[in-house]
Amino acid sequence: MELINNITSPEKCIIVGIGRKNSDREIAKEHLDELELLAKTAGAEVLERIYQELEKPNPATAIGKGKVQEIKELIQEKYIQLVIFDDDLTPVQARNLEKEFNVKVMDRTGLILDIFAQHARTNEAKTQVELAQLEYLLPRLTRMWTHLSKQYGGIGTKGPGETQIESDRRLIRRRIQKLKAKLEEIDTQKEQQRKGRNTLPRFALIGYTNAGKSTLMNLLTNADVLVEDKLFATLDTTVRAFEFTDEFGKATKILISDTVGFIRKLPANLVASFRSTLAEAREADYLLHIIDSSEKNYIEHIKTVEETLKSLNIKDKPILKVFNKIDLIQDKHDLQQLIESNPDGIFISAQRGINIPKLLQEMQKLINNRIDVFKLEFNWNEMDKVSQIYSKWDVVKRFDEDNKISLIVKVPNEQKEKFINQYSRYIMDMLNDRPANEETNSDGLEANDKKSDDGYVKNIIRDTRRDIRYVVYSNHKLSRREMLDEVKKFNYNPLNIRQKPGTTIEIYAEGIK
Ligand SMILES: Nc1nc2c(ncn2[C@@H]2O[C@H](COP(=O)(O)OP(=O)(O)OP(=O)(O)O)[C@@H](O)[C@H]2O)c(=O)[nH]1
Ligand SMILES: [Mg+2]
Repeated sequence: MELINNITSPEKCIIVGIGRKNSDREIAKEHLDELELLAKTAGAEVLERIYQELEKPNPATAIGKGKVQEIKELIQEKYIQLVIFDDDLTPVQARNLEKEFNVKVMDRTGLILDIFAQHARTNEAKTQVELAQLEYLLPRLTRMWTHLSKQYGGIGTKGPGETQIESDRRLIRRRIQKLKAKLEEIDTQKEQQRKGRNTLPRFALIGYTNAGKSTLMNLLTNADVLVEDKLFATLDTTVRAFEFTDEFGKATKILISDTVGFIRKLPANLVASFRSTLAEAREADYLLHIIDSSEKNYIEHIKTVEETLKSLNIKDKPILKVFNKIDLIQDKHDLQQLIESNPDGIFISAQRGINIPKLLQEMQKLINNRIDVFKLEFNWNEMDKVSQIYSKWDVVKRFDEDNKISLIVKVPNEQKEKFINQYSRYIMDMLNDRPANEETNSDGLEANDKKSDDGYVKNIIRDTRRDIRYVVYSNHKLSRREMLDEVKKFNYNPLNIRQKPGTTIEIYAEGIK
């Protein structure tokens, strides 16, 4: 069955929104804006927008009689070929409206399915979309009998094609069964692939459609994923490896996946049939929630994404909220407000590469939260232990000194107990609660030694690649005020100030004032 059917010229359409009495006009307008973008993405040209507030939708025609008449006239006047409703229509409503208008009538779900059908490239995506389309069409079959194919081409008829018209519900049901079986097979294959993959930490990019997930994916990994100012540009999952340099200067590999975006009222059967595509997000260790911060409605988008995650049973995963497209926020005051109202957010532009180091730093912190770092010391006659550690654990640094060997070892949280039990007599220190991207030597730090006039400053570390400067004060307890004064001497912007257990005080600073 061929589902994909290219549209040649844009179809002229009217879009229709229905609001509750006294509902927020601004929000209604934004919902219609989104429907217009969906219609454009599907290849239609929106000539008119209709909005009606009702106590409740009319069971026969969704909108009231007067509005039906108004639309009928517009159809005549402007040669409209298609009417699209923002709300889902019952099969009865759709049938009645088509009779009245004598042109194609679609609802939001039908439109989204249509876009998915146009954008599906791989066998898996095509199968998933076809399944969702058939499930959507099944209760609307009578409408298909009268209207499909020859009379109309274009949007909304990229469902089961000509050959399907003669078939009956039974045939469609059989096809649905077949597709389900095929998807299960794909599921199993994919699961095996995932299992076969190594155990690198996995991040998934998730978020509202058009937020910039693929742009960020490409920036970080050169993945060459299609980026378009269209809804649902991405329907398949891409996974790429990405390398961090960790705080010990050692490369840490992670996997990043990009996948299909979410939208308000994403059809439930579409979500269900995209189960295997979304598996990557479900099985990720960490989520990066990409948000289009230039979008007025971004709070609603965040909620939609959070609800979709819940419906997919994706929960209890560490999530970073990444506010993208900050380059589009012209007004400094607006940006300030966005930052203040989202204290847990990271603010970037994936397209312009703004603030990416900060994002990487936060990603690294997430990984670090699940890892404990130990410093161990061995005598030279304990080389067998040293080799044992090398073979079983992740040694990130080694220091050979005259009378001892020191190792810095990373241990996943869940293996900490085991590690401590086994090596307790060699463990000298636990280096947790460390910043991302500092460098360490045998006494904990490695840097260009530099002393301030009064001798407080012990080390300054520069990581020019990440634009992070790191200042360490030691053996002297300073008040916050004193620390700020100290930082100012060096022309740094204080980024984070905290005191480690013991006497060392550290200041992290960024950028030169
Ligand atoms: N100005 C600006 N535009 C951006 C930025 N990031 C992405 N875009 C644009 O936003 C549009 C959508 O970007 P994509 O990366 O395709 O978005 P996506 O989240 O992958 O979208 P879907 O795959 O459709 O869900 C494209 O036109 C990008 O060029 C940014 O930081 N600033
Ligand atoms: Mg994308």
